[in-house]
Amino acid sequence: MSHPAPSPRLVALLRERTPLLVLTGAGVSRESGIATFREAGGLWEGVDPAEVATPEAFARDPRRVWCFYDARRRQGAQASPNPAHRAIASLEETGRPFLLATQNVDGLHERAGSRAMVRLHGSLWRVRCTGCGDEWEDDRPAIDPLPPACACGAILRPAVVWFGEALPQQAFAQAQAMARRASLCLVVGTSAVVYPAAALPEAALAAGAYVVEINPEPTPLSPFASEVLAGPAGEILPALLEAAA
Ligand code: BJW
Ligand code: ZN
Repeated sequence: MSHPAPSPRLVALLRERTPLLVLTGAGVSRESGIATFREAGGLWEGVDPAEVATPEAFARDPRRVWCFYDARRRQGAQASPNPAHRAIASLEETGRPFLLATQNVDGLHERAGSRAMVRLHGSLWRVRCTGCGDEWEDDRPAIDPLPPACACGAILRPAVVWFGEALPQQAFAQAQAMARRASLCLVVGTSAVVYPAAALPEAALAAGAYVVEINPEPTPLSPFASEVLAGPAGEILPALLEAAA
């Protein structure tokens, strides 16, 4: 299938050494076989997000919420980074000021080699104690029994950001600072409806950046984007890199 060609302006901006911000969402992992949230067949089809992605839901029924995350761990453990993750990792190798801000918790960017990155919504592979607050890495593909407990006796929770919770302050501040100074901002595979992440491309636009959306479907950002490349990230991004090589 052929996709829209990048504009000469975009190709030129990719070749520059000016700051670049990449914001990603679940769509970037779609071609790795990981379900998105809001699409048909997605993680939340038939599920009320308020039942699994809020602190209240966890307080009500931690085991139910853990079952949802445990299924995601099993899926994540079997998945591999796709050409979109690899293309994004190679963008940071150009040596220009670069930041990847991901909303994803699956760890595939890290596995593709991304290092200059912040995780806005936490990690599927970390747990945090609801009692003593300790947080650590736990990469078991399945946890048994559920819910797991801390040595202090309190139950553990996935170290992800649920609705109504604050984003990790430093991660968001870093992303915001890059949004304000970037000359180019790529927004890849996100429905751009969840704030404050969705405010990053808005801030980049307001500061004069060229904002490019890469997504097969239109989003609320599309009408405001400087350029929209409609198609799967795993095809569009490698083609973009090749055009700028
Ligand atoms: C492809 C593709 C392919 C398919 N290639 N693309 C302002 C206005 C209104 C509301 C708010 C506001 N500010 C805050 C809020 C409240 C709320 C919010 O935004 N609500 C809106 C939904 C209405 N925000 C919050 O509560 C946030 N916290 C907060 O604001 O705290 C304030 C505070 C301050 C101080 C103290 C205390 C509080 C927290 C938001 C946390 C979001 N958490 C989740 C769950 C994380 C854990 C987990 O993974 O389970 O994050 S929700 C879920 O949505 C997840 C995602 O990261 C996030 C975004 O979803 P994403 O990635 O965009 O996925 P989809 O499925 O929506 O879209 C996929 C896209 O891919 C689609 O467009 C496809 O077309 C595309 N695609 N295949 C490229 N091959
Ligand atoms: Zn504890």
